[in-house]
Amino acid sequence: MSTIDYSEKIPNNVNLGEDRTLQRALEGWQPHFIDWWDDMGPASSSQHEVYLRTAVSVEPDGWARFGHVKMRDYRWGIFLNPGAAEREIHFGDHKGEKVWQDLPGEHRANLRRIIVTQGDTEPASVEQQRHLGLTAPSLYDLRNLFQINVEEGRHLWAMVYLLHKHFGRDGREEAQALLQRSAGDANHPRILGAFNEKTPDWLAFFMFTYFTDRDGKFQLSALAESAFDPLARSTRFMLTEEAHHMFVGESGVARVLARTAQVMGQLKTDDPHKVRAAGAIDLGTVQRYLNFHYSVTIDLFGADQSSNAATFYSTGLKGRHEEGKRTDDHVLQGQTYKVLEVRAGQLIEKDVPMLNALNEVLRDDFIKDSVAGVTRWNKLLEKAGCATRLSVPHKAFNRRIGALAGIRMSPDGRVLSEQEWQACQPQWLPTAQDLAFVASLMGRVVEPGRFAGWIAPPAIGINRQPVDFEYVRFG
Ligand code: BYC
Ligand code: FE
Ligand code: FE
Repeated sequence: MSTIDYSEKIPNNVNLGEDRTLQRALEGWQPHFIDWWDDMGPASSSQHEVYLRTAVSVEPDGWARFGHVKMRDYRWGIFLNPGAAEREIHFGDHKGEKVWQDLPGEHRANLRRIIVTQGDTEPASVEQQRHLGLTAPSLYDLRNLFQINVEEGRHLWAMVYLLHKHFGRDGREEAQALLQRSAGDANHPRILGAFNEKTPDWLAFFMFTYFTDRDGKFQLSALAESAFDPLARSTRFMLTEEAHHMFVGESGVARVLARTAQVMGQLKTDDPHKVRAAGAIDLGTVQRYLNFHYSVTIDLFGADQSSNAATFYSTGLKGRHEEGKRTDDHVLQGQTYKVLEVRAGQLIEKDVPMLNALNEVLRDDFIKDSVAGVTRWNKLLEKAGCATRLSVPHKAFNRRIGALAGIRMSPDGRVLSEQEWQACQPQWLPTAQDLAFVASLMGRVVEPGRFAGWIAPPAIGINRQPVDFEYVRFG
């Protein structure tokens, strides 16, 4: 078992103590990270003792340790999955060669860009969520928010380790810059669009963790195939944490729906005004939030045709989701993939070189995975006797990146004029009134076992604790 050494200032399983220069560099970055956490992390939370899980080893069963800790004392550190001794590159032009333990000079710029982009999203999400603790619907939910926040903090550490260890001086500068950009900042924004949006309330938080953390899952899974072994092993371990983040999103939305369905059943109505008057979130509002978070998230996969994507794959830097389970030649020269394009007001499919379409391939994998959970939400509505169903909007709806950016598309896939779009948009994306209504429901619930009126309790607690366990103690 590959245990993590907690006796060190920076817990790690990479023998950090044997590389004094690196250890000193990271110990130099650590106080900047803590300052960032104090300034930009969860608001007014420094005295809370939170029932957190901490990794004790990087094996699949290494998540054994649960206990109340102050988040500031969370053991952020550097954990790499154990390496498979003789792993070979299994896609792209270097297929069959040994994976790289050191950074090849010719791929330095591209790897730096990938690692910085990945690293940038992690603190961004913590910043986006920093006020949510003040309006948590229960202690159970508050604890889940904080668990996600500390783990995203650790994901930042994972990328900062790679920058410090492998990229010398510019790596150290990039690590510093990761703490200087911030979500939504007009002058120093985060790199990718979705990470500059607001997460103003808990419905947005659940949609974010359902959809946007799932982008994390798919991007990390593609990077876990990398020929650059330290990146592959870091991201492989990060992936183990992503499952919980998506669980919080899926179960959170499910609990909102359960409560709404209950209110609709009691009042025998699907009138959104009556549902709102009873303190639940009407299904139209849920659908509009879904449309927003889905469309902003699928933009994160980049342009449908991208020469970067082709280069990243061919040079072995970034594979496909579950590369090893695919049965093609893993080189993809001469193969094609269908992407969408608008021509003369019509959407058409066209075949383009597969290598250039790998962003689209990953986006399509993501879409399939997302839809599965929406189907589970619909089962819940059906069982509760609701006629309404949720659905993901068309791929071209509300896009800002790639060939579909700028065209106007309804959620059900009709190309629209600008005028039609303007007229209908309030039915499809959250309006100022929707946001104000959801905000009006957000109040802090801090008694163990109590839940806000707009959300049902979970079926079970965390780590077999009861639902009314004191998941957060206020110091
Ligand atoms: N917003 O050729 P393209 C997570 C830029 S989430 C703004 O397609 P490429 C997490 C692009 O940079 C996972 N700009 O680019 C979740 C490029 O700019 P330049 C994050 C965008 O490189 C929740 C230009 O448009 N990880 O972990 O093929 C909580 C042309 O685009 C956007 C990664 O993303 C956008 N949405 O693809 C916490 C993995 N999209 O060079 C954490 C690493 C594209 O023309 N990143 N642009 O100025 C990558 O693999 C790639 O950078 C991307 C972009 C797939 C993101
Ligand atoms: Fe993350
Ligand atoms: Fe995450």
